[in-house]
Amino acid sequence: MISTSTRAMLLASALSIVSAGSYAAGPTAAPSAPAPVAKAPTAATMAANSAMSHAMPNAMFTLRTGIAQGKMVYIGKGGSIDGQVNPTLTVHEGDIVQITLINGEGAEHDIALPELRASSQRVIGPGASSTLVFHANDIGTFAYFCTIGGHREAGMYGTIKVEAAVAREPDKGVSISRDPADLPPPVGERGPTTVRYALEAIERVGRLDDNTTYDFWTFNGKVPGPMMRVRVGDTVVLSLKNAPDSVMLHNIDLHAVAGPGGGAVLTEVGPGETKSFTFKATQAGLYVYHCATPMVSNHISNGMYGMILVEPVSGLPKVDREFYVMQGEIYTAEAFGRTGLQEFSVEKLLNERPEYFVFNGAVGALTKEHPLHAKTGETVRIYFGVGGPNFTSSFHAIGTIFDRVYTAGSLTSPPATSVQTTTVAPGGATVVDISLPVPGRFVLVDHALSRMERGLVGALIVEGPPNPEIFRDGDGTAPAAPMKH
Ligand SMILES: [Cu+2]
Repeated sequence: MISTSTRAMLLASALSIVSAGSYAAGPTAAPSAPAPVAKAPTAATMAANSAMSHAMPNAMFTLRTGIAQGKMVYIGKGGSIDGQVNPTLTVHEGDIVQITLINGEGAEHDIALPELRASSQRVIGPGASSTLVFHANDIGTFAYFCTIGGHREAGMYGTIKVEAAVAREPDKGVSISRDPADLPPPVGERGPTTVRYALEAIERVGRLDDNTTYDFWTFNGKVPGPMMRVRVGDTVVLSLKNAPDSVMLHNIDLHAVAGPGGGAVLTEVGPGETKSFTFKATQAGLYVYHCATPMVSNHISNGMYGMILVEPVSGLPKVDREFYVMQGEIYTAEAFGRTGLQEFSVEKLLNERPEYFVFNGAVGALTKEHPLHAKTGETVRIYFGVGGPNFTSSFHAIGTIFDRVYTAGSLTSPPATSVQTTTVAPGGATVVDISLPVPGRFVLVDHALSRMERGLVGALIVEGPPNPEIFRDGDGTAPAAPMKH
């Protein structure tokens, strides 16, 4: 099932492309790029993997090789073992256990659990990874260690505890969904100035759906990344840090930038690195930003996108509430709706066959977690963008009419008025203003409505008194009398 890690393949192809040239120069990652670290799987792991090819692991761990206190060790990555040296892995009888080993420092390693009849392939070179899967059939405490000569003695060992089976809640994962009300206020009246933003690329397992998690790559831990807001003529100093526990390289390309790669080349950062660049916001508009490290579509689909609003000199017409919503696609190996940690599928990405479509990163982000709230009589504005990477949105709010649409995110053209649905390209944006004369639940969709069944739905909940002049039940021949029982 997972004899060769997709992630190692992507990392290997990303590294080779980065060293060969910049994103702006245009090479794309070959889908069939071989994983230089892969060795032939052993008969034992192949048999185990094929036997379990239709079962999902329910206990998953990632270990990174490294050095701690002068010793070679395994370091836990993510979950309850995050940062622990040679962590004790606790699982339950009958669990399907998956251990992903990532080469953190470049020496050759593996991981073996001979008492449980499981071992990984060797990982050779920094960033290479291998995954092993086995059934925990026996209760007890067992050893794991590196079989390379001398490495166990040098510190690369730990234990796995298989405890009696208990009924457990599945891991729901941390929320990666940005609250659509989380955006900066209008810039207001002021002259041009220098504005500083600090972004951080963070890779984290987060909630994709109820009982479903995914290894998201984010700006600042949420999807979309933070909305930035400046005025035309401002100078923006942007720094991008890559979290020390990241596995991938990351960068940022802002569509508001007039300069090569939109800043991507100047901000390519490895784990633990920080880089900055400076640009002038020369043109007003609502612009998408995204990570542009190869494979770019992979970094975007995993969550690395956001928007920057460059306000015109006089700002935008005042509204009562503003919201920040972005649409994206997620390409998982398993079908939509499966529970547990979902693995990324490069094949589905290249074939443009997403399993999930999401607003603000996750299924339910704008319905259960952070629905939009407003009151009758108010005017709301939605800054809406498509991270994608591939699908155009036909953005629509069921039961409303957009009063104004700043088509294509252009703030220097007059807005269209009285619009039902607006097309938003991948890497594009729009601003819509909606007045709300009537209370109720208004549903945000992409009017390519099959995508609702794959997670793409939001809710705008409007509270206030009814407005029968605009909207009421009945044929209008008699006033509605209160029902008496
Ligand atoms: Cu990235």
